Amino acid sequence: MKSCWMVLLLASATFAADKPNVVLLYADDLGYGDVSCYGSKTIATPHIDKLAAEGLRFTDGHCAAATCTPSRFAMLTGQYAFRQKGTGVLPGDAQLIIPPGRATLASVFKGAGYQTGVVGKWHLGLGDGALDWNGAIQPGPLEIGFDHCFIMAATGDRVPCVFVKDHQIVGLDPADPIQVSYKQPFPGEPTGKANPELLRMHPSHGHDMAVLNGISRIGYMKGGKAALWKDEDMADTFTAQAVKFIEASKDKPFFLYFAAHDPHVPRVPHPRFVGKSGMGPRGDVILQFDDSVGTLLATLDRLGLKNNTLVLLSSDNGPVVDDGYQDEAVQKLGAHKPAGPLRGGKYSAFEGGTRVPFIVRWPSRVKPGVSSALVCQVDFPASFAALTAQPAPAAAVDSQNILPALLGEDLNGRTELVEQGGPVSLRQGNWKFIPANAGVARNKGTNSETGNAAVPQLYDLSKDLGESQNLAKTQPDQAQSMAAALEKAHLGAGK
Ligand code: NG6
Ligand code: CA
Repeated sequence: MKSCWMVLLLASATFAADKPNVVLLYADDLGYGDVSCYGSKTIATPHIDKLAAEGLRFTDGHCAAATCTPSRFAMLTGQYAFRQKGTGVLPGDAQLIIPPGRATLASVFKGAGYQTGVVGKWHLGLGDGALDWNGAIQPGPLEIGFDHCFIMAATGDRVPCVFVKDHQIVGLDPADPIQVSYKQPFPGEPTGKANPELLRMHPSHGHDMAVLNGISRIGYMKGGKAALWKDEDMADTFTAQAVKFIEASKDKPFFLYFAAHDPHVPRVPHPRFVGKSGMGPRGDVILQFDDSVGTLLATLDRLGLKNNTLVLLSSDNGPVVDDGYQDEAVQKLGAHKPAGPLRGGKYSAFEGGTRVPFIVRWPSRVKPGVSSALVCQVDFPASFAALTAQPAPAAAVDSQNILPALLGEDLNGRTELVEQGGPVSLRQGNWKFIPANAGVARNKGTNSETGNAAVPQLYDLSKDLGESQNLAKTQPDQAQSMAAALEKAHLGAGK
């Protein structure tokens, strides 16, 4: 009898170890140099640093694109976004761009019996084109593999400024229905352009439409007053929802996609972080993200889940300083380098566009350390399918099983990676190639480098991480062979 119990106990222990919980802590616009464990001396992120010290810190980890929507599309579907039309940065009233029934990172976990949840920024569209925000908001996350969702539709700077839980707006008063438009203002409703006196944070470019909570946004909305979010409480709200999800799921394996809003614009820290970074709101909301990470890690500790939970921390694209609001980010930056040693940032084909903080912690399986393997978020569907002993989804055509690299057992990772900045570029080992193109070298509003140039660019990142010496002329064979490889990898790009 006793041995029978032993067998059962052993079997369930093996089962648990085979199926770790997976928590994806995902920041929005957090750069390679924005966390102290990546070398920054100008900001302190103790919780993220602790995670890195207990886990594996990747120095060449990438998101799949240098802006949010294509990056998240690729991470969830396992397909580069440039292969599908309509995957650029979406307005807040866009329809869902991942069709129901298509395999996603979430459905992979669901297929393995996990409880799956997403909390935070969505930005992949909702509905099928004729959405009534006052009715059932679907299809959305629940139709593509998540059991639970608590999200904002798009971004903090885009209407509607409300949260959606499962299929409903949270706290909506039916007597005050909500209307959303990206075409024209609603008569009688203030806008940032017409009513700057109502603003506590002014735009620097764009962002001059609906005014909510003293901040003008992109797009127009009306009504839904009781449901409007308060920007300063958003991080705490998301964190509390994530804690709730973990608590409710603790007895099953679970997958949590915690999609924080920080440090995206508008940067409105909770009062307890105001002034704490010395860098103005951008620095303060990085501290706020670190605090959310701390709370979620403490929750895993408290529930005894630490050892068998794989925590993955990363960001959806590189950093940007002025992203459309006069929030002192430029003036108070000082010596801080949001992209660290990398060139470029959000919107850029340089490494700063897609090379982001990327940390894996799984105490019972992954040895702490540092890995220089080339890894990308587009690989999550295939890699987590492998982790849960399932085949990779057929439509995840760009997703490679890099699980051994994520676990620190393979120190190389990918041999090749397409980076979707403005122009697409190619990595092969430490070589980086950006094809010639006609785009502007600097974005007008953000004043950031795009990586565009009229001539092809070739960099040897092993000697020149900051992409300052273009070798395309002195190494024409390398440039040409990478141009051909990129052309091949880029086949099937959506127009
Ligand atoms: C840009 C916005 C920027 C930000 C970005 C999306 C303007 C002038 N700029 O169009 O503020 O919202 O879109 O960021 O509107 S992302 O991280 O979601 O991709
Ligand atoms: Ca982003």
